[in-house]
Amino acid sequence: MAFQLTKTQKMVQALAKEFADKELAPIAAEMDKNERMEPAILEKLGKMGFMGIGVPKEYGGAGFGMMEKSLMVTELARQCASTAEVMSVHTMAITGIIKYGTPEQKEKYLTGSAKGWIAGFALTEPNAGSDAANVQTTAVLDGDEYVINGSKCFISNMGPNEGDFVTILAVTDPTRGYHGMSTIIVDRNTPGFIIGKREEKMGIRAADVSELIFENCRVPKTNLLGKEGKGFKIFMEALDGGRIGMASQALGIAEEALKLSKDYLKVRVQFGKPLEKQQGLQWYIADMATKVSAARALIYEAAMTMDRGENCTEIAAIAKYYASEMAVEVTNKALQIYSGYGYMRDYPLERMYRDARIVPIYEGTSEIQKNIIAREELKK
Ligand code: COS
Repeated sequence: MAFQLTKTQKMVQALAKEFADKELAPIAAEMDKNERMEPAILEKLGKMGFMGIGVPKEYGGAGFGMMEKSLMVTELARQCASTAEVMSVHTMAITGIIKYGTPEQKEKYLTGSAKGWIAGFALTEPNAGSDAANVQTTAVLDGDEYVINGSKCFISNMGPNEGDFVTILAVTDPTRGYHGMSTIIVDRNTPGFIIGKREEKMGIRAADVSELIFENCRVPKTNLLGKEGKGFKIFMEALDGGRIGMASQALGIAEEALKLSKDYLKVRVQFGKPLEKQQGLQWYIADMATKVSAARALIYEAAMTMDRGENCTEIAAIAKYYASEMAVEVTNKALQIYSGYGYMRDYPLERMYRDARIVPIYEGTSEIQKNIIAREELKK
């Protein structure tokens, strides 16, 4: 299938590329080392409307679909995976608000997003990782408020340095399994909502990933997103798009690793000739290019399927599974091409390899993606 980007999509892609080259490339290594996003970057992302890309125009956003989001995440990831992750997780977290939010919720959280607010997506708990339906955080209705108790772990976009609000999955009726779970929006400064340990990670170090604790945290009943008992479905639907976003992040990292590898092979001379003349290394490039192209095609197919309003669960899982494994392989090969230099922090490859390594893990491991793909295939 031939994919032809529209004029607008090419423009969006160019805008993100320009931002990534000018603003992210010079400081990505430093942000990684400091384990902190530059506040100015978060501000600029907001001002340029990156956080409102999927927000409908009536709430001040760009009203774009998954394809445009994917293109932007890919371009950001080429220079800084942490920044791409912030944007991708945010757009996933507000999916439910766009689809199920009340007019008041949309006015507050979507308009806020269009102005640069950052949202987290809190599903994972110590005993609910791959087994998402084992969430134990509770939200008990008390008059006009939900009282939330429990904890979440490994939550992106809600930590000491980032995050304005978070959508959480909590049990509202413990007798009904996942049909008794609901999605609730929690503002950052709500009493009883505590941001716990900020994780020290192997990769995507600049982005906050933290533990969240809820101790008799009271939020207005009006913060319920959609209907009670529909929270699991809202989260699963959001993850379909999130997985396309993560696949796009993997693609961006891999595209850049391929480019850097080609540049290096042209200038590095060993045994009296540039490395690009070695057939073994040419084959590395051929393998890398083939896999990057295949991942791109899967991602475009997934994004376009979603934008047509069709069920994209399987193709999103396929794209995420393939692209994330591909990015680990491609960055590993690129590191091998750079060899000793690649292992050193003076070059970006070791960071890119570390950044790629998370993608087959979060937003559903590769093993979970395979379960989903098989489940969908066997329905046919
Ligand atoms: N879109 C809409 N609804 C979905 C869905 C999707 N993509 N996937 C599942 N559902 C619905 C099902 O239709 C079912 O609802 P009904 O009973 O009303 O039909 C319900 O959700 C449960 O589905 P299923 O039986 O498949 O659930 P399981 O408990 O077996 O778990 C997986 C399904 C493994 C897919 C889920 O637990 C999962 O995605 N785990 C990984 C979680 C993850 O990505 N964690 C990372 C968090 S973000 S870093």
